[in-house]
Amino acid sequence: MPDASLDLPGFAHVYSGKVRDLYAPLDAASGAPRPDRLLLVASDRISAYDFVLDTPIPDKGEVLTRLSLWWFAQLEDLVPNHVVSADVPDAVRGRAVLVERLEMLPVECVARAYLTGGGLEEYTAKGAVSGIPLPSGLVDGDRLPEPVFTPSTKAPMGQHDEPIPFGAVEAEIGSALAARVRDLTVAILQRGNEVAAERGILLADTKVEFGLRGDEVVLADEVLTPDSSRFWPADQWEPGHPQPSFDKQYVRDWLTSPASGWSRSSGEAPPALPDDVVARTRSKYVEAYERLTGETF
Ligand code: Q0Z
Repeated sequence: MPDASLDLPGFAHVYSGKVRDLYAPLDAASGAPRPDRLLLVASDRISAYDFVLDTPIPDKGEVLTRLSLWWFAQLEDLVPNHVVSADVPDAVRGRAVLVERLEMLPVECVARAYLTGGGLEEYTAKGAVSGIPLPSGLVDGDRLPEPVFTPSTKAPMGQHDEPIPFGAVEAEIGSALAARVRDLTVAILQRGNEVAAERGILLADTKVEFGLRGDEVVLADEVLTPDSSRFWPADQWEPGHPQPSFDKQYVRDWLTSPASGWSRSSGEAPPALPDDVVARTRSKYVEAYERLTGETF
């Protein structure tokens, strides 16, 4: 659901994801949507256990937008990006970015530095992830010998992305482009972890999206945010079980506690979050931003 309350004169709503909304700026003269720009708006909505919760986390959209902009700048020597301007309407100031509209590549580019989630499932079934054989005996949360590229399909909203072998990416976009996005995705995660490790955060994995500007590959969407990557507190890293999430752990712990009265297996929507869970979760997003960037939110 988009921000139904959001009135953005000069913009037309294009699409809404679970927690973000996409608008097209309208051409001042013709009133038509501009074909060359998009406005990416990050809401304060939060998802957990595949539900978008009824309770927003204040400032989450701004924290993630500012973090993504900071990372784009950190990564500029590796890859160009789609950012045009953070000068956006007051109604979304701080949590929206005007970007260049690109020809998006039809692949979710995922890299993993640690084994968990879907990568762990694939490893347990096959001893390999995305066709890359891994040492035996790895457990949930283990660091991989080297980061691996594990692409997936872009599933329609509400459905889960399916892992695909590298060969399927090559078939879809060509071998040269496939190798380029593989190498970039891994380099982005590596660079991210070099920075984050100094600040007590591990980046287990990340999902990035690329588009084309002519024949140049451009980093699009958001990058190295807690919504696109798994952030783990380094001081609590202990392979052998699921790791606590840097940002969402208070939400998950409360939802699965008796206090919430909610059961994950019920299929029911989760209840509203208590104020203290909201406040502590907001603090974790701000803490991640401040630790990574060294700047005050
Ligand atoms: C990103 C998304 C949503 C935010 C399309 N530079 C670009 N050019 C063309 N398309 C996109 C981008 Cl970033 C694009 N998405 C994902 C959905 C809010 C981002 F609702 N979809």
